[in-house]
Amino acid sequence: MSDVILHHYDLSPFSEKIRLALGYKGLAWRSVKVEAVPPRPQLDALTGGYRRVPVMQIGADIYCDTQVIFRALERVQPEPTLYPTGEGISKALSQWWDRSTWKPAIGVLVDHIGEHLPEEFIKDRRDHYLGYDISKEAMAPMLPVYVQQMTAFSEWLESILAENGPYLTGDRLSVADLTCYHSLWLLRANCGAETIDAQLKLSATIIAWMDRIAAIGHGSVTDMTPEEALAVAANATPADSFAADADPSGLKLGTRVTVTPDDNAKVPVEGVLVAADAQEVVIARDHAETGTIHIHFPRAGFETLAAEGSAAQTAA
Ligand SMILES: N[C@@H](CCC(=O)N[C@@H](CS)C(=O)NCC(=O)O)C(=O)O
Repeated sequence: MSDVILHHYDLSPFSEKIRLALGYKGLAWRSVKVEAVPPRPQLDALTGGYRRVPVMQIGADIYCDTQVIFRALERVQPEPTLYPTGEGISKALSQWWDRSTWKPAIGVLVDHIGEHLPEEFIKDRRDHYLGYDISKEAMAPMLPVYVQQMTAFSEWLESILAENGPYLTGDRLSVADLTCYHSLWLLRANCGAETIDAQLKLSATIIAWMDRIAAIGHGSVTDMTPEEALAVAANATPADSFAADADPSGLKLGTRVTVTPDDNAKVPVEGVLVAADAQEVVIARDHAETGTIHIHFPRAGFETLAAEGSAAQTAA
């Protein structure tokens, strides 16, 4: 199997989920650092324009979004599993946490460090990612609400841990832990752990749970350049074993489709449908620098539609 390559940057909390998952599975992996603000031309060539981070690459298979990255890692190395109590509960908790805490977490973050964020970063996030202004001044009026939301949701974590602990879904770590950890990690790493613990009233139980997760570490990692990663894709053919032909809406393999996130950075990626089930969709794209690549996306949180001008081929 080709190496697992992660395209990411240090302060990306969604990337931190995956770095920890790689550490947990004990996988040796290659790290390609990307800029926090585009352009990222080599990454675009691999993803067809999907603009969020992290992206995982294995040869000529590209995985966009942490949801589908976790699923692929399970195929690559099933043990230790990231879904000890099944995919459903972990994914449901993750979807709740990612969507409910992202804006409040950013609001708290910029209250502490907003004055250090470059103008181009703030502008990029407003115009091409979130659609709202994350400058300290713009977010300040709602700061009390952001703290209220983070505190409310953190108490839910506390209650789940009290019932199920030491991890959110029981006695073994799962995707839910890596996800619910990530925005609290972002805040503690950037604003000071003690400051955040006091501001969000994080309990000793939550702090001990976070310490357990941090102790996993990132495993064995070697750097790689974006150019080397492109060359890996160019010299490989798509090899992931996922080969379902079970699109729940009846789209047939061979249909030209677009896949677009439904929450932010809504850039459609166009390609030919080559595999699909209720959890994952894969499209093929050709690019001068990479040859044919397969790009994998999740279904929840994404919209897969027949591309404009392409006859919507669906099963009867
Ligand atoms: N649902 C996505 C969210 C990824 C996401 O929003 N990542 C942030 C960085 S932590 C991002 O892409 N920010 C804009 C950028 O870096 O271009 C996932 O689970 O991977």
